[in-house]
This record gives sequence, structure tokens and C-alpha cells, in this order.
Amino acid sequence: MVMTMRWFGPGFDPVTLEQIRQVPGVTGVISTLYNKQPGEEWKSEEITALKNAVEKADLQLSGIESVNIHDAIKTASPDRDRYIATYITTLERLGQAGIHLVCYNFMPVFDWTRTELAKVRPDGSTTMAYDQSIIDTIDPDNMQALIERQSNGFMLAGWEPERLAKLGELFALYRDVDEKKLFENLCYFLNCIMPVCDTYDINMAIHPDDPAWPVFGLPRIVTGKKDLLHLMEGVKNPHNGVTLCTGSLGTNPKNDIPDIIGSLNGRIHFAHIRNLLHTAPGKFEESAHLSSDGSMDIFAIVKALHDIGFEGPIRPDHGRNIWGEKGMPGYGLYDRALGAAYLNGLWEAVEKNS
Ligand code: CS2
Ligand code: MN
Repeated sequence: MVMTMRWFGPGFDPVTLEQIRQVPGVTGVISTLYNKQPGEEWKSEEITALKNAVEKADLQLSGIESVNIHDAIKTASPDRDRYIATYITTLERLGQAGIHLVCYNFMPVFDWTRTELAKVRPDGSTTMAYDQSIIDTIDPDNMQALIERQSNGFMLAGWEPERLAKLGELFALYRDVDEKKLFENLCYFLNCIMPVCDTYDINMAIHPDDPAWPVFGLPRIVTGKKDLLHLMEGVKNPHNGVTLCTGSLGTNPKNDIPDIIGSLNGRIHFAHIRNLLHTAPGKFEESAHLSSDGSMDIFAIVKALHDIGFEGPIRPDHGRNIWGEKGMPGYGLYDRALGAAYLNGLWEAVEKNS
């Protein structure tokens, strides 16, 4: 595996590449062109500038998270082929720049959803939390404001104000899109892009739905083992793969993550590791990465990845804000650095024991 951290790029991320470079064992970053709207074309110069900035700091650009998918593609609206063509152009340019991993998601309207971005934990740290009973009382129109209010002034991935400004139109687009249609639209998209992925050896790694159940009545199709295997079968090309995100799959305590890892053999291209503490059905908060701080067995997860011979990038996913850091919710430096050190330690132990 290659240990990485997510970096949102200059002007967006208060964490610097120089800081990331000093986290023991972190050799790469996962980044993006954070100002790009879904559906916008990425220019070669912009990709090269990002890559050069990362390499100048003595790190590798290990992959892109995310190249976001336009809602026209997710809903199969009449202009979807135009947006797919643009996506292919972007993939071509990423491939030409030597990038072989692209993470994306296929969630309708909202990306990850939380009800609190700075819940105070007993140790004084703050973290992101979710409570379905609160979601059940919220009008989706108010979601953007709820997130923005708690964002510490940062723009948050997947919560582009420009796109969500037209929420009514967005919901209307999905009116006739059920799970079956959404799945068909995903396979259609993947079949269109597989040739360019084959040419440039680009691994597409779908990010699971977060949380792993329908929110605001919108369909969800990447929620657990059955869905993931269905998708791997749906488009059999090995470049159609998965981002194994423990925090997203783990929102449903019934998801046996080590078992999912074993079943996806060869199709996991990227891993996000974080821990959650479940406090009631449909209610959880993001804990420290350490197994004993949350509800997941992070050792078993790391061991399962090791046992399948996983060689792709891993990143500590969300961390808490600790030590007074006023970081981007989920993406402060300190707790993610602790997470990386912990994951590296587990990996070393598993490796030496095997
Ligand atoms: C990420 C997702 O911060 C997060 O929760 O795991 O936003 C993820 O980047 C996207 O869903 C991938 O497209
Ligand atoms: Mn994730």
C-alpha cells in the first residue's frame, strides 16, 4: 500500500504540502482541482501545475478525488453524452499526466451528509456526526445552510453552493430516477469511459454512499457488499473498481467490512480508513481512528487489506479537530496525521507477523 493524505490544493487547504511531507510514512497526496464544477473540463496545464506543486514538495500525486459527475449523467438527461464526452477528455488529460486513479461517487444531489460538523466529544475534540432522526425533520432546502453554518468558512467537498442553489430543479431531475435507473445510468457511464481507462490504465474507484441508506427519499445504490458486487458484475472491466471507505460502509453496522474486502479481490483501487462510534440506530459520530475509540475493528480492516495484497493508496479519511485546530471539518492536519501513523503501525505489525 501507499500511505497518502487528501490535500485540497493551494488557496483551499490550510494544510500545506510541507506539513504532509513530515507525517511519517506518507509519500503521496490525493488531490483535485477543487474549483471545478461537475461537468467542467479540466485543462492539461491545470493538471500539470497541480502535479508539479505536489512533486516539488517531494510527494507523489497518487490519485484524484474527485472528478465529480454531472447530474445529467446520473439522471440520463438528454445532454448526458455531452457531459460524458467532457469527462472522457478530462480522463485523457489525467492519463497523459500519468495519473492512474480517479475516485468519484454516484450519489444523487447530496454527497456525504452529516447533521453536525463540530460535535464536542468528551475529550474536548470536535467531530462530524449524523442523526437520522434530525434528518427526518429537516427540509432538504435547509441542508446547504446547515452545512455552511458549521463549515468554519471552508468550501466543503460535494457541497458546491453554485450547484445546490438550484435544489428544486435538482430534485425534479431525480423525480423518475429509482435505484434501477440510477444503476443503469452508472453502468452506461462506465461503459462509455472504460476505453479511455484501458488506454491510460486509469482505475475508476467509486466511493460508497454516505450514509449507506437513502436520504431525503433519493435512491442509493452503493451501500454494501451486494451493491458493490452487482456493480463489479455490471461492468466487468477491472478498471471499474471501488474506493473502500470504511466510514461510509460502516454507517450500517451490518456491513462486515473485512468480508467485503475479501469479496472484492482485485477491484479495490483505493482505501479510506476511519472509525465511527454508533450511539443509537441511525446515529453515529466520527471517532479517532483507534479501534477502541469507535465501533469498528480497524486492525481487522487493515489485516484484510494486507491479506488481499492491496497495493493501492490508503488515506486516513476524516479526522476530528484536536489541539485547538480550526481546520476544515473532517480534514484538519493533526488527527489525520495521528490516523496515518496508527494505520502505518498496524500495517507494519501485520506485515511482520505474516
Ligand atoms: C469524502 C467524500 O469527505 C468525504 O466524506 O469521503 O466526500 C468523497 O470525497 C466523495 O464522495 C468522493 O467522490
Ligand atoms: Mn471516504
